[in-house]
Amino acid sequence: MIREEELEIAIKVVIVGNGGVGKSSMIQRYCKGIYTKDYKKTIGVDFLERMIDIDGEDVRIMLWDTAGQEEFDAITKAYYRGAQACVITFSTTDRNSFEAVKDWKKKVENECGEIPTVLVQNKIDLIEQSIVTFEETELLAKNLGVRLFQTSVKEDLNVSNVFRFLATKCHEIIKQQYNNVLSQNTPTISQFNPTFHSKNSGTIVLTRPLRKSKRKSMLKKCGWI
Ligand SMILES: Nc1nc2c(ncn2[C@@H]2O[C@H](COP(=O)(O)OP(=O)(O)OP(=O)(O)O)[C@@H](O)[C@H]2O)c(=O)[nH]1
Ligand SMILES: [Mg+2]
Repeated sequence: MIREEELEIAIKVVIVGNGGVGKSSMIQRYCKGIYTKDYKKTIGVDFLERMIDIDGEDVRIMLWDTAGQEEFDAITKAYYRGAQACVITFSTTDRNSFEAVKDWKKKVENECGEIPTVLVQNKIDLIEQSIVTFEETELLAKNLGVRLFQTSVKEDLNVSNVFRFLATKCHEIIKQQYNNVLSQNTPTISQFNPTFHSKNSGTIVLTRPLRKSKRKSMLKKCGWI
């Protein structure tokens, strides 16, 4: 017998962007609450996770920290697969990292298709040395069709909002898919109450509480657990 508490939603998030923009720092900050001043480039791929509560439900966020240095491109690509959300990061003080954002989006899209994505401008504490205007950044986010977050991992500004936003989006998608699977398996009867309105007009959908084991198998079918 599976207990409700044992059910869990897990979301795979990939963090991409040029070397040195603060990807590993961001993940360390979010998962461990620490910040290190020294730069140690990531070799290949790293992984950390954190549980959060979305709408009263436990959601495990699995953060895949990829190397930004080009030499690791071939390795990191393999880890994009199966990602449900993406963070593209650039640094306030590095123009190349800003210019590279479009390419990072393409690389992830090639492996994962369209997934919930955000653009993160990190190191906002160094805004006085900025190599990009706010208008340019906003325009880029708009053109890519993604939400923009400005963060300082150093000062712990806005970091958790990035992941909460993505987890909430994914959670909605999961619920939607879950409901779709449910409604495919739900008996329907034709309309007997003329004042009743539903999306599938003329059809009343009978829902019943799902047994926990059934719910688990539904979630499995959707690929979420
Ligand atoms: N001023 C400032 N420095 C930061 C911030 N976030 C990270 N850094 C520094 O930027 C440097 C690079 O950070 P990393 O997190 O290692 O960069 P990365 O994107 O993981 O780099 P790769 O692993 O090579 O892809 C480190 O020295 C960090 O301390 C920030 O918000 N503000
Ligand atoms: Mg790193």
